[in-house]
Amino acid sequence: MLRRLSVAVAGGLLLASAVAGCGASDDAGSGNSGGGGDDKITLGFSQVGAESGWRTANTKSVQDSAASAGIDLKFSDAQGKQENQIKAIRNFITQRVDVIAFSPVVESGWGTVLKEAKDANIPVILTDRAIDDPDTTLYKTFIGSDFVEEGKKAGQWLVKEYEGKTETVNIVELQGSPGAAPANDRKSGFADVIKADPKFKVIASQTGQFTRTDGKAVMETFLKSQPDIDVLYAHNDDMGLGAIEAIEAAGKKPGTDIKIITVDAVKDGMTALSENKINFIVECSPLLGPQLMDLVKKAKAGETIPQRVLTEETTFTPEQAKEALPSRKY
Ligand code: GYE
Repeated sequence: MLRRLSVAVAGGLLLASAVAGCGASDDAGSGNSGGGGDDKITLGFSQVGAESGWRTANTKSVQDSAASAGIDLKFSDAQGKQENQIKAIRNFITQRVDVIAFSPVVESGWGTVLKEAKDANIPVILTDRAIDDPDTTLYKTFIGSDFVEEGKKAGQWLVKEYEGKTETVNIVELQGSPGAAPANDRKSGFADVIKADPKFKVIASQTGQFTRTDGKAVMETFLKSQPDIDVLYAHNDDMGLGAIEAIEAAGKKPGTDIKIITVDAVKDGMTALSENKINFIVECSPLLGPQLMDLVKKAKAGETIPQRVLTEETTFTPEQAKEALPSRKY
């Protein structure tokens, strides 16, 4: 997996990933003192939840990598709620963990709690999603994808697909969870690209919460209210997969009657792509664990680390999905 992830920094540095040792616990814990005594690094990690295949793969990557790096992981699941993440971060501060990492449920509202971590001298690493606070001293680094770029890639595929055609293209959009960086950015990147041609019209756009259940339910309402849908753009595979069920139930053929673009490229998404039920997937890698552990070690050692660590990603057509599927790790 490391092969697939390169590290880009403002200045173009490359970070080598080092993993060593073994053994880690994975409870949120309480009352265990974190940083003291032995050499073992304690990492408090607050995860968004378990909303999607991407998230499950990301959690596994973090847990497995902590174990092989010999890092004591205190894992906390926020169940999609910012208030739970703030509580977890405060717990980590009280426990005096060595490093805090978290994947922010939403972009805004982190100033106060991150200031508390800073005052307690605990380095913070943002993983997967960014925050919109202009004070970049509140965290050491942000490791994750460029979601605007992902949205643009989705838009570029569409532009190419309808090249030379003049008829209106009616698009419905399933957005990720409200306020989350990947929902905001995938929407704006896509909109930026398609606005160049007025034939592209987003006729309905609503959140499907990044889940299959909501993706299906919202697609059902789209199908009822919009008789003429050409394209579905879903901000992740899971919502696209839910929507496929709704489209089939409405007697239409996903991928043919309605073209579908999604983001993530998890196994189930790639399978649907290989069956031509999805037409194009923009990859977003959840395998952030090894690089995260490397950054945790560096942060604990007080080493300078790049402010931005970017994951490298590709895109998939049905043919490419067929080729990639047998060796797909998530
Ligand atoms: O695309 C989606 C998940 O933050 C990149 O969150 C992540 C997104 C991912 O629920 O499936």
